[in-house]
Amino acid sequence: MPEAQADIALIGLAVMGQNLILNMNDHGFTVVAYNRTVSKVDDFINNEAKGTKILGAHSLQEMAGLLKHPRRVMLMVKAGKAVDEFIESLLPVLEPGDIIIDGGNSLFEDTIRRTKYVESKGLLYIGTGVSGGEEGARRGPSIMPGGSPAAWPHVKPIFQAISAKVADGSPCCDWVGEGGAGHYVKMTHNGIEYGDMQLICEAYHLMKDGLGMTADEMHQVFADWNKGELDSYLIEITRDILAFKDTDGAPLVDKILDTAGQKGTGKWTVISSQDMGIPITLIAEAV
Ligand code: NBP
Repeated sequence: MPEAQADIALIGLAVMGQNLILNMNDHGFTVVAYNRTVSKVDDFINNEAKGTKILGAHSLQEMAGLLKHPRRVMLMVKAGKAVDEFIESLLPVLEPGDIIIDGGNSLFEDTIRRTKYVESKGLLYIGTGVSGGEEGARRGPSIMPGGSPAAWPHVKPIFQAISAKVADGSPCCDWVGEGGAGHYVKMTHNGIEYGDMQLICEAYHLMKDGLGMTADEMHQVFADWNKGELDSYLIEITRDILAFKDTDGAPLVDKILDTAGQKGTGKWTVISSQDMGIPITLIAEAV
């Protein structure tokens, strides 16, 4: 059996998981990578993770054996059934005091239930929002952890090291609260983005269909807005999208189907607001 040497394990080698592992490695942590489809472990180790300290595990037992105690195991898998299934498979290979972390976009009520369940087995649980998409995961996400308070001191050094930093250098990551608090904040943050996107869509609609403006003219308006108090990621990417040309030189945006889907966090925000009797009409319109 190799010596327990790794700081944390990360399960789920899709884009978010891979980038978080590489980010942790850059900050000096030794990470064990594992994935349900085990062939993806070797693909990752032989390609993106080549030349790093990242270790690959081919079973959960092997993964557990490589971890320092208390073990820290982070899931970056599809929200829902996959998280419950992994918790069940992890419990037999972990010990009391070990920590399971769910970094996916789980419903906060699921996180409340899972925290109680994992604590009832003597282990600790964290449900955390991770924001910033692929690029954020690689270079510095905002991280919103909640769950078992006793787990936080063990996870804090890793999460605060890999997170984005504000201008004064403080990390975009701190303890949010017990139970599902971390995932609740992440859900609300996503809900606010739904509202933000609705505003951008309505502004676009007024400029395009009401004022008859071209994509280049709208690009200029968004470029100006992004220099003032509206300066933000969503205004910035809208500015860039409006300027993007297809190979024939025409604005690509005019050729893209005017339709969008949703993965649930906006809907959950609206349901929670209704449960509390607080209207959030903009987010409801966006959903
Ligand atoms: P996905 O949400 O596409 O999940 C892919 C991972 O889930 C793979 O490792 C896959 O394993 C595993 N998985 C699936 Br799918 N079904 C499973 C099951 N039944 N049992 C076990 N494993 C299963 O990846 P992602 O886009 O990297 O996102 C990961 C999490 O992070 C999600 O919860 C997502 O909502 C959240 N998130 C994503 C972003 C983003 O920008 N993409 C941002 C913030 C948060 P396999 O390889 O064996 O199929």
